[in-house]
Amino acid sequence: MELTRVIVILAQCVWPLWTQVIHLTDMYGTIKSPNFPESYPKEIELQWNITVPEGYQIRLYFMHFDIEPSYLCEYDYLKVYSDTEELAVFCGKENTDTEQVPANDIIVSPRNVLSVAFRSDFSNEERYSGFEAHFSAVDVDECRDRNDEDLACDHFCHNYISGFYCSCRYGFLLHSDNRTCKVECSESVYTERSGEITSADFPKPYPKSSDCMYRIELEEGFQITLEFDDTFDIEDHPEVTCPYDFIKINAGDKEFGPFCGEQSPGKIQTGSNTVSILFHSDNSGDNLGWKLTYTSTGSECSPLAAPLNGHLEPLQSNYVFKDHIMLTCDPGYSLRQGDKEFEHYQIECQRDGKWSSDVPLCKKKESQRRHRSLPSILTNQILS
Ligand SMILES: [Ca+2]
Ligand SMILES: [Ca+2]
Ligand SMILES: [Ca+2]
Repeated sequence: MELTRVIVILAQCVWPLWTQVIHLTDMYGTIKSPNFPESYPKEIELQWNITVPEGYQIRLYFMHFDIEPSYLCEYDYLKVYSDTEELAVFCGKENTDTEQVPANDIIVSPRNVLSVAFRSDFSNEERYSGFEAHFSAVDVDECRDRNDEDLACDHFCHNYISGFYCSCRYGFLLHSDNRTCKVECSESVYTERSGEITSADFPKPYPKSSDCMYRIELEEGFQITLEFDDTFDIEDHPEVTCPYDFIKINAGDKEFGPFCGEQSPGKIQTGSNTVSILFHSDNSGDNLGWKLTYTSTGSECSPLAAPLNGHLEPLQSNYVFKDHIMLTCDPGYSLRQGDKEFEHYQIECQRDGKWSSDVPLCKKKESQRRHRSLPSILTNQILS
């Protein structure tokens, strides 16, 4: 490098050239070096800042390019930026090992802003005709270009000029983030004594951005047992406990969970007749979800023995809440409780594990008793 140039470059570090800035907001246009197609003057610092609306990118294409060549474009140059990111540095008339020209390349800005800076130093060793470039705003195809999972549409993406929108498969709703698809989980209530509950879409990945509540509500006296399938997959984190998605279970005054990861919680004896299962999912990830089967058992009543001269049905080794027993007596006998007589008598195992009444006795029927006792009365009378 010539000495004068070194001095000038050093001087410019201390007293930089005054840069003229031109702001452009048109959707298309042309930028060219001063005096184009005549040779450009010395000591020029010019910058075009192009801004187009959000949802567009800027394409820049050179029709002509001829700027004084220098090693790594130290003398004169044209630089292209988007925000602070340098996209290209050009000088010369053709590509060499150390200099580049735009040739037929099309530069596309990553966002909706693009700056072109042109600088000529204090001398031109020859006559250089400069440059002429066209710019135009082009739509960003967000559906094609957004690879980042956090920004891409969950189900369907629709591109349009200056924007895009997302939509969801049938049965799903677009979340307020306008990107993820949630399910409408109005509280589901289960009142059968046993059943099956799964995450939505199981065993396909469960919906994002959803909070689903499942309630099992049985009569008092029943105790619910949950059993999760081995297929269990809820997004987790190696160090933090279930920060993204989780299942939490409330049963009476007990809490189980949060559960996440791939290890099934297995069997849970809740000891309660009401269970709430909350399943929360965040806005990312693809995990298979979960499935559980629930069963219930009632409070147990003490075993019963049939009365003398009678029997009970059904005969079981144990009885639980809601079980009924029918008592009957052998022929010639009837059930007696207090001064009442019954042909059949039913008792029930109650929610507190007690029978609804004592087992009555089988006593000889009144008429037969009178008939048979007659002779004895006579005997008694005779004896007396
Ligand atoms: Ca020059
Ligand atoms: Ca678009
Ligand atoms: Ca997730």
